[in-house]
Amino acid sequence: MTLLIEKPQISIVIPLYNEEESLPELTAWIEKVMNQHNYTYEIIMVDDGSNDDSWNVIKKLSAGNKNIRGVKFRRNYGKSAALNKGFEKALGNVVITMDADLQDSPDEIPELYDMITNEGYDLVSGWKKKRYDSKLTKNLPSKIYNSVTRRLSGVKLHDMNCGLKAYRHDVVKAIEVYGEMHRYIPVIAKWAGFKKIGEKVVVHRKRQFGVTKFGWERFINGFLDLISIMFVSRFGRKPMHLFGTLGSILFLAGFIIAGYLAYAKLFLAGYRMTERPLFYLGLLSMILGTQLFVAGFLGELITRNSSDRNHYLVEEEA
Ligand SMILES: Nc1nc2c(ncn2[C@@H]2O[C@H](COP(=O)(O)OP(=O)(O)O)[C@@H](O)[C@H]2O)c(=O)[nH]1
Ligand SMILES: [Mg+2]
Repeated sequence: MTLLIEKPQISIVIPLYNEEESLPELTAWIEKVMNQHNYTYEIIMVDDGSNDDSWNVIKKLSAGNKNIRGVKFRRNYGKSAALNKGFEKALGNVVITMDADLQDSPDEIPELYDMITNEGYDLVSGWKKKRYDSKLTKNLPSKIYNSVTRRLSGVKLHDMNCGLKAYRHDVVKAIEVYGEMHRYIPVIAKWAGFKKIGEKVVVHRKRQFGVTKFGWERFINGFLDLISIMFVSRFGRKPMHLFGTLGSILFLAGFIIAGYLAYAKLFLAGYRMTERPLFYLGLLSMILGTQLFVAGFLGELITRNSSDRNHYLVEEEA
């Protein structure tokens, strides 16, 4: 029994920023669901430098229930940072993340838990099939963004960025989220080698208190983050393979052009080399090729020095 208390079945990680009104109702609801199913659980609330009364509310809730813990950041670092901290602290066999604003329903937890423990999923993402947010600024852009991400990453989820997700314990310990990478956790998990990634249609509710914290800037940042993730996971350990190849091809093309022009000048006579557009193309191609090659070489030197260059996730040993 003591073991169970140390390692709960479920850890619920809740990143939040200025959600003082929602927290009491949310925790009461989670408690109700947990008690109905007799789960051992912990709730980890990560207050990301809120400037409302959220932290005091959390301290009060924590005093009233030993399963509730809180962490408060000194300033606002963003949702990814809060999730990362929560993942670090989570002890449970299954880790569930959810939004603090009561838009995600705790009633989904038992089924999510089941999918991880009994159906063998590594990660299950919620899918807000019927979504109660502004159509123009949320629902439509989100559809486009999800389809682009699906195509680029090969992770077939309808709702990549749903706050409600369930993870096997190993997954949250293996992945690292920072910046605004929380949007792509399923992609990160897939690249880390977790194959069974699924989704579950979840109930979504209207925001009752407070306001949304994500505006338009999320599109640009989100897209740049996707490119970083794709690049780092494919070429992060071998940048020369990308830059070296491109650089060599360009340089070679430039070299051939230069060779041809020299030949034309020497043997076909009468040509004014520098007046031909091809001359500039050849020149440009050689310079860019060299630069790309050097970029790849520098990248290679940097990865050689990175502390996790030999960090691999071992699935099993026999
Ligand atoms: N830790 C942290 N959580 C945040 C931040 N911004 C929003 N959140 C939380 O992320 C969840 C979803 O945010 P919300 O504004 O409702 O986004 P929306 O549902 O897409 O409109 C809520 O629980 C927020 O409190 C932040 O800067 N840091
Ligand atoms: Mg919300």
